Amino acid sequence: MTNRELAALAYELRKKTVDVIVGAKTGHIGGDMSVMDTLVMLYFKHMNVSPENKDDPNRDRFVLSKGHSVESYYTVLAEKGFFDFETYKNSFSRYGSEFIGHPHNTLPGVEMNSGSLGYGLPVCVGMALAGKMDGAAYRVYTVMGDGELAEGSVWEGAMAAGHYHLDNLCAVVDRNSLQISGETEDVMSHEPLADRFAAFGWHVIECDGNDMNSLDAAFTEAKETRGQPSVVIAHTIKGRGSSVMENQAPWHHKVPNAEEYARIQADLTSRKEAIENA
Ligand SMILES: Cc1ncc(C[n+]2csc(CCOP(=O)(O)OP(=O)(O)O)c2C)c(N)n1
Ligand SMILES: [Mg+2]
Repeated sequence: MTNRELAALAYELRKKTVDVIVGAKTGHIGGDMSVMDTLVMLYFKHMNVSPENKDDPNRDRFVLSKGHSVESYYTVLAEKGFFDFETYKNSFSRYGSEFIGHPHNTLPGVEMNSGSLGYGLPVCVGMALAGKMDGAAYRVYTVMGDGELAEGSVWEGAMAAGHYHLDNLCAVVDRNSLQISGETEDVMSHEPLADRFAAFGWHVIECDGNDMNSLDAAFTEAKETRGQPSVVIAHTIKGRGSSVMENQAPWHHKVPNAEEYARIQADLTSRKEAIENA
């Protein structure tokens, strides 16, 4: 698929994700929308993982450390063929469902339970170190939120990854500048974020996380980097795709009402069509 086709796919999958959230009457919609392009670029272009090789020791590993964005993650896994989208949509977050409200590793394609922030990177450091010790060729990817970076365990993981020169590890920060209660820089400041990762021995790549060409170049650069782990600081817009939600903290966890739903779906459709007709 071309990057333009991937960009259009990301809008289609945003629309499906909104349907999941409205059906379940719950979901972290803002972070779902900001991270969708990253997930599509990784699953459909950069990572060597699929339903066919999901148990192969050489598959690439992915952990959604910001596990609250499970709705977009599961929509992407369904599109990739790991499970049926309708089954997921109709049972997500319902009592007794396997599709509980955060990533659950009994489902095909899910490497790690997540949702308690701050644990994806440390676990991925272990996976990457194991890969080095085994001489395996797989790569390890994790996506964190920027609010998540307030967790101390993130920086213990960052320290170890630098120490062990884990160039098979790529961490993404979904840098939407908002967390649950407002601006990250007000709640717990991260800047100068690039310098902080660099000081821990990381190769730092900044990109436009809502632009497929920019993401593609960033993940290519990470793959080519030797001797250091890479972090992709993906600058994104929380709620990306509709003016109803964009850059508004209350849309961290909110279910659109009927009127908002109609406007959001119309906005997402027109963004998708603009990409297809460009
Ligand atoms: C350890 C822990 N503390 C608190 C929470 C509650 N929580 C869920 S989402 C969230 C904000 C996360 O913000 P960010 O990482 O920026 O995510 P995004 O903006 O991408 O949605 C918080 C505090 C949690 N899931 N885990
Ligand atoms: Mg955030």
